[in-house]
Amino acid sequence: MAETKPDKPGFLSRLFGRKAEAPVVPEPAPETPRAGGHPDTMPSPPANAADDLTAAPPTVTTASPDTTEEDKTPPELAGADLQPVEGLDPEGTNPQEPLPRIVTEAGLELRPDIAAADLPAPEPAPAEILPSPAPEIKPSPARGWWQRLTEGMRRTSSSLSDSVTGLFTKRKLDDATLEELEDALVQADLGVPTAMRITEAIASGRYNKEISPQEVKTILAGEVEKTLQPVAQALTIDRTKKPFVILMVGVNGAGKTTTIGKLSQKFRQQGLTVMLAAGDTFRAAAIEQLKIWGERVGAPVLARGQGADAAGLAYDALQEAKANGTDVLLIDTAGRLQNKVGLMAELEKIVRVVKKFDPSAPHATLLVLDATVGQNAMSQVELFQKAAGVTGLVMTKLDGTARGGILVALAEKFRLPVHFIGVGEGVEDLEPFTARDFAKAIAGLEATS
Ligand SMILES: Nc1nc2c(ncn2[C@@H]2O[C@H](COP(=O)(O)OP(=O)(O)OP(=O)(O)O)[C@@H](O)[C@H]2O)c(=O)[nH]1
Ligand SMILES: [Mg+2]
Repeated sequence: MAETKPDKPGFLSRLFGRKAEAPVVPEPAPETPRAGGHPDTMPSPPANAADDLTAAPPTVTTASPDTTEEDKTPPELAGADLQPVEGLDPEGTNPQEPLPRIVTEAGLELRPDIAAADLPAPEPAPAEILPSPAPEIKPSPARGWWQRLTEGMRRTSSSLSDSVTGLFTKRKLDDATLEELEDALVQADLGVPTAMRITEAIASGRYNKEISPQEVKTILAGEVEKTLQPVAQALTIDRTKKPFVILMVGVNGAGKTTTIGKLSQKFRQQGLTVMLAAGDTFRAAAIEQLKIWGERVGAPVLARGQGADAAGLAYDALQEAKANGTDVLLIDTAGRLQNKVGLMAELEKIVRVVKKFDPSAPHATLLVLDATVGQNAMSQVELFQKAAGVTGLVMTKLDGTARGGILVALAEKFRLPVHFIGVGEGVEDLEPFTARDFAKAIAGLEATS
């Protein structure tokens, strides 16, 4: 992807009193579209095929160079092998008739792969749905979150570290050095206002003196933490809402379905009952992917055949979850590019329909952002916020990019809560976002405290 460096006032000009507004950052186009994918889709990692979950060879996506063998996600859980549905109306203006729902003895699992004609008339779901017992999920061995975070963010931190070390080794703090530092920070996607603040903090009281790379990193981490602190907010499940409805939105391949799986696992571990709604009805494989996650974490999945109306499905899922006293309902949606008006209108419809059932829902609308897209994340936030009223962010794939600094720019500009970050494909590779850990990891500082 072409890197666009935003214009910014230089350090010298600021020293002479010119106060700058943060310039509008041009949005580079997303990377190459996925071959053969939905016409408006973003790229997904390469395809893999495997039928057996346990025997599946580990996937390697381009986004996880440092992922260990044990942590890799089986191909069935990755979006990689998902194919687009032929003949669907991409603008969502003419959705196909939903297929009849098929209730299994588990109470919820609806099988789009079984022809409706082969079965007796669909029965209503039983009043109580007991989620299947959560299967054992292998924790990532002997690697705590701090280790996974710092390892995952190594590309971002080492690119920043390299610039800092190169600039400040045996050099006095002069205008040229400060200019270069500010450039490096903007280049690292931190955003112009934060880059300016960091540079000013470093310059303050140290002009013409020597400063060690370690000192620079410490100041950098401190300033980044200040920017991130207000947005580092936990996702709180309001237990008075039954179900607490979480709508997941984002562009194709951002990590929505995987994040639903990871979140479900966390909620289940907290003793909450969880239900999943397979609202990505564009592709049969997307429905299957969610079902596998559901099985894995012990959450029933409400699904219909491909091409079904996503808004109608979301409504039914709400009804079902309410009837069964489910604590949390997570609604998956199809990936869509933020600038495709028709697809964004379909998302608005999902929100409208959900509100018809419960005006307070969705209680959280989480935008999943893939860190590797860099500056494009800015327009994703802007447009998804307009269409779906995003309440919080989840940033994934921080392990696959040197562009993790974008989270700082997003925090500065939109001030939306950041609830979770993902640093790998494994079920354990998602954790609540904390400003200090992230700031230290990005600055390449050693330990957390
Ligand atoms: N390295 C890495 N890979 C991730 C992370 N989160 C998700 N992925 C991978 O990204 C790919 C796409 O994830 P999905 O969850 O299918 O993405 P999606 O947003 O549901 O995609 P669509 O349904 O196509 O819109 C999969 O291969 C995931 O395993 C992460 O934090 N790190
Ligand atoms: Mg998906």
